[in-house]
Amino acid sequence: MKRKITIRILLAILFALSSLFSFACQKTPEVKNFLMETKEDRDVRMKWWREARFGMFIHWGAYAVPAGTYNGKQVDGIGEWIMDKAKIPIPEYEKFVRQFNPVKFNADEWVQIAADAGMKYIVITSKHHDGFCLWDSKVSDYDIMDAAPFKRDILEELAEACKKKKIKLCFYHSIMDWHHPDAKGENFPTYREQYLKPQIKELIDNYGDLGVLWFDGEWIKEWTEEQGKDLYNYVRSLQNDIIINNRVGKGRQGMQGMNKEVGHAGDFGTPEQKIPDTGIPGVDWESCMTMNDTWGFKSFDSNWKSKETLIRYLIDIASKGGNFLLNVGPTAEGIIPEPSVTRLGAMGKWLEVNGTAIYGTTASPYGKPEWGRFTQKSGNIFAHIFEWPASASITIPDPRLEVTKAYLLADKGKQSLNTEKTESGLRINLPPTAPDPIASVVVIEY
Ligand code: FHN
Repeated sequence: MKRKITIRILLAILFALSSLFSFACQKTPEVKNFLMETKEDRDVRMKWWREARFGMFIHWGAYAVPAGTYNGKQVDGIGEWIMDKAKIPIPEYEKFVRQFNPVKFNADEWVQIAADAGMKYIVITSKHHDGFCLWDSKVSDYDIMDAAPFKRDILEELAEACKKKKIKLCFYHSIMDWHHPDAKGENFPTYREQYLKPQIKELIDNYGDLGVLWFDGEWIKEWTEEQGKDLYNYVRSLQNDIIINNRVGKGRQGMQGMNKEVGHAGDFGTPEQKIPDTGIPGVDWESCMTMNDTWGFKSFDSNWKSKETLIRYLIDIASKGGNFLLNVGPTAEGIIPEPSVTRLGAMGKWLEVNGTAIYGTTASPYGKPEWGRFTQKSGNIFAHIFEWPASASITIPDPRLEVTKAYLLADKGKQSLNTEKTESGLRINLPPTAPDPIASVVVIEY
């Protein structure tokens, strides 16, 4: 009898344990290694991004308040680094947060500026290195709701506006944090597990479907490739089809931005203020760049690149199979500076006519001709002519190319241009003057 009771008790314990185990299994999300993806799955995931080619970077935060000036002195360097460059103590910097009240911020207007420029996605700093958060974070008081007078969730308003315009919303998020007390040294794991990761979860849960998570600040000694891989897997477990830049891990080689070798975490390389000399077949990349010399707003930086330079950069990047992420640094009031808006408008006008030679294209099949660049897409080669040749002709260096028609993209009537086969390739005869002095596109159908 005693033995029977013992067996019953043992069985009951076993049952309880097994139910507990199966409950625990249900609660634990599947741990999957998303780095082991097939090429086909990856191509599906990367499709919209590869087609988009042009996005808006927005660096915005409390650094827009000093706008480059501290204690009456203009500080050297990029605006969003003012805390570090001017060695501003945390309590002093927090005063800028308390003044950050961008009453002129209008998410619809910003998204419209991006859409008018022909941009297909927006990457905004949810948190830059200074640690200040642009959304209502439940794990932080250092955010737009709790620390600043503005009391509007900037990311929520942008998410709404992006949805209306079908622009993909993406977040830049700094791994490095100059404000959080645990973000350096031996407490770093606490910061990572109880702050960084919960914040990423908030961003994905509350503002998704996100296009990209764009990490930065990965160079700190506390961060390792292993942690990068873990974060990559974590982010993808929250949103399977999200795209993540290579700064999630330790792969990138400085500002050149591409990875040292294969096997690092991240989906695309991130050249900064640079365009690679050539594309790299099978490697995705995106050049990010400022229009003047700062990412975050500086009141006295007026070293603007011309619209001609920016349009040609976009073409150059597309001709090498990359994306162009072009930055704006709004003011503390919430205004995108007028010189940026003008330049973006000019890019949008050019893309209205010539967008088909940029969006969804792949790298040049013939390298770089001396008069401009090539892009290509399904049975079409696009010749982007920067310098209109004195001979009023260009040669496509492919003697075997069977061309059905060549015409100027700016010509709505698609009037055929004369072509002739030569030993060095196909010569296309052009009108004597360029339809667009910045870049005229000839479509070559084959
Ligand atoms: O330190 C940042 C910098 O402030 C800016 O955000 C750029 C954008 O790519 N990235 C970092 C430097 O690599």
